[in-house]
Amino acid sequence: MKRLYSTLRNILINKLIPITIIVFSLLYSGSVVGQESNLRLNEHEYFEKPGLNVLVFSNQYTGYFFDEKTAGIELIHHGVRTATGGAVRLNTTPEQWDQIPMVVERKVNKEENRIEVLLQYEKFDFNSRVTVAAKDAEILISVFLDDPLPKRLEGHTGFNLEFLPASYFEKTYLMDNKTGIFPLYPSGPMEVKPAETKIPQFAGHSTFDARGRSEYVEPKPIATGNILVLAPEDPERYVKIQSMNGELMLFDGRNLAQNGWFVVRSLIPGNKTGKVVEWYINTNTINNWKRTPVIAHSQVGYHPDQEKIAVIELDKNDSPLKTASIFKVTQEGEWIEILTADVKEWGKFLRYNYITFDFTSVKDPGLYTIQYGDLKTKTFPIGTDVYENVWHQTLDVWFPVQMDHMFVNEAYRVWHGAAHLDDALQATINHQHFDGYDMGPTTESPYQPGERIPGLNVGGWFDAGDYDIRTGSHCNTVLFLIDSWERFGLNRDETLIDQDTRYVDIHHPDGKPDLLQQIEHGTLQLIAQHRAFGRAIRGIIVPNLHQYQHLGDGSTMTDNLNYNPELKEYESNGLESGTFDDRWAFTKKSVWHNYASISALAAASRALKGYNDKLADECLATAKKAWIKEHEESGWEGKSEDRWYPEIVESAAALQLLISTKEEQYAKRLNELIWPALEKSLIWNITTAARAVPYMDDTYKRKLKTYVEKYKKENDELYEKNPYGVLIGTRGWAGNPELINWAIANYLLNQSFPEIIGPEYTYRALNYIFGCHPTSDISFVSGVGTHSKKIAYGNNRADFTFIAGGIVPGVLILKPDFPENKEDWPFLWGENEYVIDTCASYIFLANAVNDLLNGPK
Ligand SMILES: [Ca+2]
Ligand SMILES: [Ca+2]
Ligand SMILES: [Ca+2]
Repeated sequence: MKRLYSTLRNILINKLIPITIIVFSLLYSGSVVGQESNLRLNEHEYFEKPGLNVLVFSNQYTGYFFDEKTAGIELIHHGVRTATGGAVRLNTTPEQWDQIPMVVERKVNKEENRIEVLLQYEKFDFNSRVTVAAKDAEILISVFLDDPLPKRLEGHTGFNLEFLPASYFEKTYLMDNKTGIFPLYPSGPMEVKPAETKIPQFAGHSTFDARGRSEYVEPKPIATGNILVLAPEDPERYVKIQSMNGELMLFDGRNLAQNGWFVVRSLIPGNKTGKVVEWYINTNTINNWKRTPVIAHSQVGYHPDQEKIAVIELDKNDSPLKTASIFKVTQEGEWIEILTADVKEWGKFLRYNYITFDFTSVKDPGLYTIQYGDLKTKTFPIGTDVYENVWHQTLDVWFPVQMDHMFVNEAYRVWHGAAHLDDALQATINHQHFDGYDMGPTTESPYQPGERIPGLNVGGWFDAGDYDIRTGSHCNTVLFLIDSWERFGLNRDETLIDQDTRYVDIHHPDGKPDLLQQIEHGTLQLIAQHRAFGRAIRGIIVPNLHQYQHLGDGSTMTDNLNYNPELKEYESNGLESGTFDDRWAFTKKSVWHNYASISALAAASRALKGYNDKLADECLATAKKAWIKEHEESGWEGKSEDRWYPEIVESAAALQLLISTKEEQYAKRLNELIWPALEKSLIWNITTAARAVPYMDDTYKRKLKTYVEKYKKENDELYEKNPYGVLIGTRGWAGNPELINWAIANYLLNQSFPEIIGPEYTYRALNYIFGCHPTSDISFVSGVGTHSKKIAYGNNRADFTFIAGGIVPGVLILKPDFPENKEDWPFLWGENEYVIDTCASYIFLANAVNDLLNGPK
């Protein structure tokens, strides 16, 4: 049998198809399949040839956010990561919380051009081996079982490879020569199955809303056969997959979850050992393909007085040109060459080579483009006012849209109704929640599990692309907004915010500064927590995963009716309902959250003075009381188990209380905390240390100088690490949040130590956000700059759109060397999710740069 297959395969692959292609090429000279060089395993342990990389578990499932669509066997095809999730999977189209395999062993065999991984599903005591071998230009994937499939997994288990829908939109496929067009929008077919047959999801999670129906749905294949060709018409996307034993099925995962991919799958038969799946994959590559260079620059433009350096990213097989040029466009629409200058070689960073082009000397206000070879950037301005408006959309649109417990209108459009009016119930005990919250053996609060907590349905923002109130990021947000208010006096008023009627109207001034109104909105939630618990809690979030995955109007996430267990599920008496959908307050004690909240409340007491005096007074009294109580309970030396870097938050709280009260006790405590903290981590504590300078004595400033000098040295070393000369994070969440914090620290240090820390670090960071970064030259702030993020992970991501003023995490560095920020696919949260504290910190940074370049307003 095996021999027959392999003979058949030889005929198909080596004979018939090339002949067909040659004949076709001679007749029409139009075949997309080019001459192919060989795939080789490189020193980074992935298969490589120009136009194609095959990664085999270079990235693994982390288990924290489960399936992030960044693990398994993956294809980087002509520079785009088009396929992921190649592995033995237990679902036709795996969702985020479905079971993921762990890599127990990964063997890389360079001589044989082969990688083998041993995959394990511990819960089912099920192991499989997957080998990926490159032979000439083909990839051979084989799956082996030493023991037959566990009975429970029969009919559920297969080898999957997932293709990015956005890469195949408006393209076609052939399954055994039968034609198909990749669906732009999912439309079935689906199958209903009894709930008890579903493979349990990770850690007991459940994404399917039973709605009392005890069933779940599963996509059925949109095509089946033995040979699947994806995009036969497109030389950049052509992939042919041939299964040697068992059918190929093509699924549309978006039927189940909007972030699903197109899944190619072969079922693994029951009762079988040895080789159970064998696929040959032919992936077309264009002869001598080289990635188009990227001219990374600021989409917002430049201030005349600032350093202006474009960073040009080149394929490693590309040879750099000698020069680049600047053109200016006139009122008549003519382009005039202003400058041509030599480019400078920087070297290699990750997988690309870099050159830089310095056009600092161009200072005349106007509209410009950079040209490198045939490539031209979008038009951008040079002028003293380029940064003046860049934060407006974040305050005018993004923050209003994130406001919880409010109805948010914009002209003819309603963004969402007043959400979560049924907040909140005391969370249950001994519970690990899917968004990282947890509860221990007691509630640690005056409330019983499930008891209604009064007064929590007020204020606050949807944390990110999801809708929870996360106290930690909340406090940071309030603090950044207050810092912007106090330093830059931003009186902008373009929004109507009425707390009494829970009504927000965007583009409708109401005589009150929007920034203050946002500070008040955040503070109302923080103070509500203290009123109910005498301290901060960790957050408020829906109990059910089938609610959590909600996309759309936040006011439909719960029914806004208080839960009454006396009523039947999905029944209501008009005031209450029997549907258990009210959010839970997570109340496990946290010194960290409590100090963060003390900081925010102490700061808010200043900002709200004269605007909402009653609230301002309550904030300060509450912060002082909570400070005393926290020290009584945790002790001044700190005994709580969650005191991860406690100095960061306690010193920040001491500083805010010091600024608000001028009391010596807080200065003393800050002095005790800050120096050991700076020794432990300069980067985490330098911001608080810098903020404190104006409120501490000269000894403090002299002592801090040593750390500032050390910090400056670390800053300057960044130019050796990457061509952008900024801090680039390498975590599973891309680095814009850290970058902005780094830039703000540099701004604050520049204010007190201008002779050590110049303004250039802060400028560079903002330019990075605006487009001077790896992979593309897009601005990471939606709606800001000529070309910016139009598809992002906001809560409207199902519509492939954006929320103006949101800042995305940015460039994710996938192991070992692939920087990525998808511009056509919103669903990778690590690259594209807006988060409240990052957006608040961006408002500060934009104004800091304005302040450095133009002075105080
Ligand atoms: Ca969240
Ligand atoms: Ca206003
Ligand atoms: Ca409810």
